[in-house]
Amino acid sequence: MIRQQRLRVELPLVLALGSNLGDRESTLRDAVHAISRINGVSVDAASSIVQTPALKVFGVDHSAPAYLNAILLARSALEPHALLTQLQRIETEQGRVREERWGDRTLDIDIVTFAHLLVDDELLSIPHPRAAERAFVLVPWLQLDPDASLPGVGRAADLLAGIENDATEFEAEPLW
Ligand code: A4P
Ligand code: MG
Repeated sequence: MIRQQRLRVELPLVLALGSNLGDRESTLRDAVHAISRINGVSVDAASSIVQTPALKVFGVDHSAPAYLNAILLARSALEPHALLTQLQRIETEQGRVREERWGDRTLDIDIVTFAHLLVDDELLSIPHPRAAERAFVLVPWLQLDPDASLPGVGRAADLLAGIENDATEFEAEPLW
């Protein structure tokens, strides 16, 4: 299918970054820089870094390396699938290997929301279908935007109140 690569306007975008392998902090830092260099994307703000135990398909795994996670607020004129392609290129450049679902990884970049767009096909689901259950997404997002909400799902603050918050602050220089 031929898709239009560009939208007519820049739309606000929320990205979630995660890393639990290698030098996690410098990977997140390099990722923010690489995202800011995508043609058609502007970064506006980055949250602080939070640390959480690894969530695996079978539950929380304290024997796996802990994750560092952060949220980026950005704007993009790229069509969502074109943006996903760019984000996956950056994951690969940071040494991402895809072996197991929810497996340990150097870098994961997820699109949490893209304005009020609703996308649900074999490649992309927006808003991210699991963001509502994850303190490592909601906590840093609320830092940047106390009114944050997942279109069609609910307010981030209300969603966070209904789940266990296992995110702790990770001391680091600002990411952006
Ligand atoms: N995909 C669909 N929707 C999206 C979206 N909104 N953003 C597709 C990005 N990608 C999206 O992802 C699999 C496929 O999802 C992609 O090819 C894309 O077409 P992946 O990154 O290859 O594999 P994955 O991340 O293992 O799969 P999945 O199901 O997306 O995992 P999640 O939900 O991203 O969870 N624990 C902690 N503490 N912190 C974490 O950040 N992350 C995960 C990954 C698991 N446990 C974690 C964390
Ligand atoms: Mg992912």
